[in-house]
Amino acid sequence: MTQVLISIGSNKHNPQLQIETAFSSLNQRFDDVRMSSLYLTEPVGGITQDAFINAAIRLDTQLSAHELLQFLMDLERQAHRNRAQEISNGPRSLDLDIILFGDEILSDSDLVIPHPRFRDRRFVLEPMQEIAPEGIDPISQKNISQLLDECTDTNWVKEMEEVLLTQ
Ligand code: PH2
Ligand code: MG
Ligand code: MG
Repeated sequence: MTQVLISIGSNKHNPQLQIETAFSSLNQRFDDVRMSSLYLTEPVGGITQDAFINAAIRLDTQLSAHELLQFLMDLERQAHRNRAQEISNGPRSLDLDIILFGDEILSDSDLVIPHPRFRDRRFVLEPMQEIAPEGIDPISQKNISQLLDECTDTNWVKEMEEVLLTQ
């Protein structure tokens, strides 16, 4: 069994429902599936677009990283995501990124693990910190809490219960 950490995000076509639907599919297929709270996050990447909802998911699997990627891309297709029509860093109905896959380090043309930009993204690290603060980045050997402490990303990330309470 490999413990996997996935970042999930959406800012199109009812983001909260997209995330809950994907989570329930993962829950049916895999063991020990846990999801963080939902976070409302400022879009990163220089495109003017709606805020994202992001979360982190932890699960155990016997699949290889590539097999898991295929499963996740199927879920993205079920959410009517069409990669051919979208702009880089632009709006999307469902994005499922493998951040950590046990302690594997992989650099293939279609899959890089750990995710190459996750250390620079607060919208990935904050939800991960909630469910896996001790998770280790096999490249830097730092855990998620340390990476979050060192992260200089100033884009806002708000836990959604807090958003509701302060509105
Ligand atoms: N995903 C991107 C680009 N920018 N910004 C936020 N806040 N959340 C995301 O999930 C996100 C993004 C590309 O996948
Ligand atoms: Mg992706
Ligand atoms: Mg992404």
